[in-house]
Amino acid sequence: MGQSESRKREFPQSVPAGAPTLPPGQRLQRGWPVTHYGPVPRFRPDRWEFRVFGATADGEKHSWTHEEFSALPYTTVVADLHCVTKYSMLGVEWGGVAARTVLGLAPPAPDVTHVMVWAEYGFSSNLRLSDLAAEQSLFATHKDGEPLTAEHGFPVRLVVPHLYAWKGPKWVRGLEYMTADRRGFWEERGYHNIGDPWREQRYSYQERPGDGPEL
Ligand SMILES: Nc1nc2c(c(=O)[nH]1)N[C@H]1C(S)=C(S)[C@@H](COP(=O)(O)O)O[C@H]1N2
Ligand SMILES: [Mo]
Repeated sequence: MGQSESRKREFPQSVPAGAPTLPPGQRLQRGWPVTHYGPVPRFRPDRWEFRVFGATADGEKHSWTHEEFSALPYTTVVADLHCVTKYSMLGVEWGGVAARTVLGLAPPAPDVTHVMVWAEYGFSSNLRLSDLAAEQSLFATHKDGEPLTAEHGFPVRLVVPHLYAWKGPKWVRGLEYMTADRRGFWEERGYHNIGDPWREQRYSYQERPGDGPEL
């Protein structure tokens, strides 16, 4: 029996049939597919560091070794994952370090408006600072209480639940604070600069003036 059926029976009034839990154009995915461009990187703990650079408040670079990053305050977030290829997973429990924690430990300069999130092999994604600072944005190390597997982003992936999942790189290595917007990997290759699934912002041709830098 599906979860929605049992919920329906317990709360017949609160969950109407066909309640819109999915953003437009998305379908429910069972299981957990692996979706990314390129090979799965090998984790080398001795060489790994999480770096914050660019327009930091103190003008300095900040970095954490894997041991140091693992010791940062741990929190969990239950969130949905929406892939722009039209599948969604609902109610995933992520564990890790809140993006706000990292922003607090290595604050951006006052004129920072955007962030480039950098991952292994030069993969990147740009975000508005406000999207990264959202309460639910998390540098996830765990899913459903288990450490991430290599193909799902071990040791660290970014989760930004209110945007399409490509905005959350797997195998994150750092953050670059920016005082102007710049496109990341998929944003340069035809995907929307903002990527809000509720507005179905899938492709760059849908962008309105102000949504992103000129293409
Ligand atoms: N480094 C990296 N991270 C990435 C991607 C990628 O190509 N490279 N693809 C994104 C996309 S499109 C999706 S849907 C999710 C998929 O995460 P999963 O493979 O754990 O389901 O990872 C995102 N993170
Ligand atoms: Mo995706």
